[in-house]
Amino acid sequence: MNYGTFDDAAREYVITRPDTPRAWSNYLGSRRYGAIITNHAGGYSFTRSPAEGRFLRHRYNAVPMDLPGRQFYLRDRDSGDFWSAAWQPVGKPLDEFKSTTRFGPGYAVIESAWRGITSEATYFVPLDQDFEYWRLRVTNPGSATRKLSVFSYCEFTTEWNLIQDTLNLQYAQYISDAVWRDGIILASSCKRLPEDPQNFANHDQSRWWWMTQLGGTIAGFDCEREKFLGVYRSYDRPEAVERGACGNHEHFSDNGCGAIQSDLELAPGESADVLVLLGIGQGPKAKSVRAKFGHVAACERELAKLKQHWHALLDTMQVKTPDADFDHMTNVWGAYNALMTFEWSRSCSLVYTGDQRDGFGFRDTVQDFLGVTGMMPDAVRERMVLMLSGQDSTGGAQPEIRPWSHAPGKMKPTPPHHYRSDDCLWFFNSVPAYVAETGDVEFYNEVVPYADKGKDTVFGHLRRALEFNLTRTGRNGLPCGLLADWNDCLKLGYKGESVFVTFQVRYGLQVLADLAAKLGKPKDQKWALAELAKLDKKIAKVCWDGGWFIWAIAEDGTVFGTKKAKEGKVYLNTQCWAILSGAATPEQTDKALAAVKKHLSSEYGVALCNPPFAKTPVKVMRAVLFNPGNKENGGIFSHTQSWVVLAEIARGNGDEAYRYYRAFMPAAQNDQAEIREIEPYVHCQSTHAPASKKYGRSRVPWLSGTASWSHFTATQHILGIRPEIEGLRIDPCIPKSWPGFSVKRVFRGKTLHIEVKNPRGVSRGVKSLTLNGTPIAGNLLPAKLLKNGVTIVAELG
Ligand code: IFM
Repeated sequence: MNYGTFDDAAREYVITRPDTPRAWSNYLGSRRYGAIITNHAGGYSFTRSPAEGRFLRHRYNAVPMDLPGRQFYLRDRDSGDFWSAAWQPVGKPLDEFKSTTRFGPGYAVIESAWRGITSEATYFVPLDQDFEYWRLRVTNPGSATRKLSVFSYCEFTTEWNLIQDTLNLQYAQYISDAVWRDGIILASSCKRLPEDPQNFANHDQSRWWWMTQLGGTIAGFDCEREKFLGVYRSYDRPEAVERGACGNHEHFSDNGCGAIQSDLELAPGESADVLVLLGIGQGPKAKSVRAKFGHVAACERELAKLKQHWHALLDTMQVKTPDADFDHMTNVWGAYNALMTFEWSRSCSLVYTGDQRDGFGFRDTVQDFLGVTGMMPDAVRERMVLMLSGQDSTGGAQPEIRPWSHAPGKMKPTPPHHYRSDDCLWFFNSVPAYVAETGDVEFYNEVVPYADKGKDTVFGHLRRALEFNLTRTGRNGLPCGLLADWNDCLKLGYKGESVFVTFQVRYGLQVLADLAAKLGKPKDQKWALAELAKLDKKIAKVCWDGGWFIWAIAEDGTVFGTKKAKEGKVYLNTQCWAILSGAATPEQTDKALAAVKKHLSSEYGVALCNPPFAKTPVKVMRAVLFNPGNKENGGIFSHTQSWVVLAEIARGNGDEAYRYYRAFMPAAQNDQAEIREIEPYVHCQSTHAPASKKYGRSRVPWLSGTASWSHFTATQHILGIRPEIEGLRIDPCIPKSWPGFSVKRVFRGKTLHIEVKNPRGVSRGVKSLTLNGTPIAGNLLPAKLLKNGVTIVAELG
């Protein structure tokens, strides 16, 4: 069953049935002014930080899950009948109430029809502004005049700190107020305190926001929640709407809200607009924004600018393949998902609280670069420097970087027992990808401070990262897992050894050796190759269990991931990374992938391990606390799915790689959305595996490491359009049944048209390559030949 369709021409997903299995969401704005919106106009708004700058309230896991949000209620003044511009919260019967939601990059449009009145509510945050628009266009297509009232509604926080606002009511319910001045609701928290904009996290300062409405006759307002809703009611039946009139109540302590009433009279065929502007700042700011942006033409102009901005980013790469689902993801939603993940990290959604996850988690952020480097190389560079400056002089990383309080060179060193083992190793994936995209080889020589003290070149940071792991080894000489490797649930004891990190280190040593050769650093090259040889000996001795690679070795010598083990016998990550790091022999590669297929793969993706843990002590394997087949306890962890795809690609198996890719590709499940339940246009953190009682259900949409890796994998490894320092490699690995595909790619500012033909039905291997008709030897297009508008034709065979 589907609840909507992809409209790639408009770059939108259109929800055609509003009763989606869960509320489906989209993002508005940027870190400057950000917001979440659902297909029921649920969601919240914040500035800079969803945890520290929250001014529209959202109660996590409430019933229903996404309200109140930003509502428009419509009321017929003759009959007294009322409804909402989205299906919820009023929830009129769906045999009569019609509604669709169009989600596009940075905006939402909710269209509805009820008893002869149609409406279109558009929500977005204009580029580089501190406010949001809600525009409601109401139309009377009927033959009689209609008298309507429109009520806007949103719920304010009292404290901009989410936890204080939600939990500490003995304090937070006495600090806020809101007044009505010159047609504007002026809301504040702690207004007698000075503002302290330089110190954003300081709670002891005043915060200000505002809301205004234009269109129709402004007939009233309410700023106190209980006055608008009534005490024993909810969002489906607000007292003011039922009565047909706001009560003009200002807010003082307790709970604030923004509700403004516009009365309309629509002749047959007539339309009218109601415009809400909601933003941060005080009265003068509100007035100047209203003067400049408070009319429909400005709203339309700003929406057009916003679309242009996002479309330009997506235009970096547009593909046409035989799989429409792949194209929906690659051209629009996979790219946009990666961009949103880069923007928000793990800080805000309907699921993430943003409290402990307000900054940039180290390992996640460094991986998030991979999917967006082609679209926004400058932003990636800037954030990469930030993250490199979060590496301690030991070579390990600070667990989280909060840009507003991060002071490179002056941070307290991370306590030794807080280090994760994988954090800085992700730089070996993301830094070369950035340099390959841009050709900015000089980046390796840029000097960046360490978080605590000292500084080094980017190349020096990379070497220091490897030294960190090579000097923290366990009883077999393999790198320790420390507090955790990629897997947060791995508790091996601080000196336990992570085979996953061992392979990451191997990968890093190889990257560093190659880089050192390119940059003319023979000493570093020699060092890396010598360390690699030593590590390979240990890998050969310790890590292979006959049929697959082991998982890890605990401090006490217990080996995880063996054929003898009853729980967690086969672990996905070490099979994949043995292959990706080059550690696996061809025979091991085949066996490891066969084990993945046999023990872990399913219709909806590959489980992280199998069988799940049940009796292993939680101190050793925290995953045991999750239900079997969920998350790290043998769930289908979406982040890791691309690694299987890449491992299959490494052995040239395009059919199997693609089968794995489609299994977790959201768009491929659009027609069984009732199984996955969450948004079919974005990735999720995990899916219940066959061992779970809810096999196939996916949870935690939008923000996870999945978006970045899957977009990278699709574009650079399945389609194989892969930047390298010297130029662009054309190296697809596709299903044999694909007759070919075409790509428009912007590379270093030049637009390239690439046609890949597959007349012999192979998966891999470029047989011939031409550039504007001239043959090119091999499959690397030299950068200097890549002029704007060139046509490249590759034939596989
Ligand atoms: O790798 C982690 C990530 O940092 C946060 N979510 C869970 C993943 C696996 O444990």
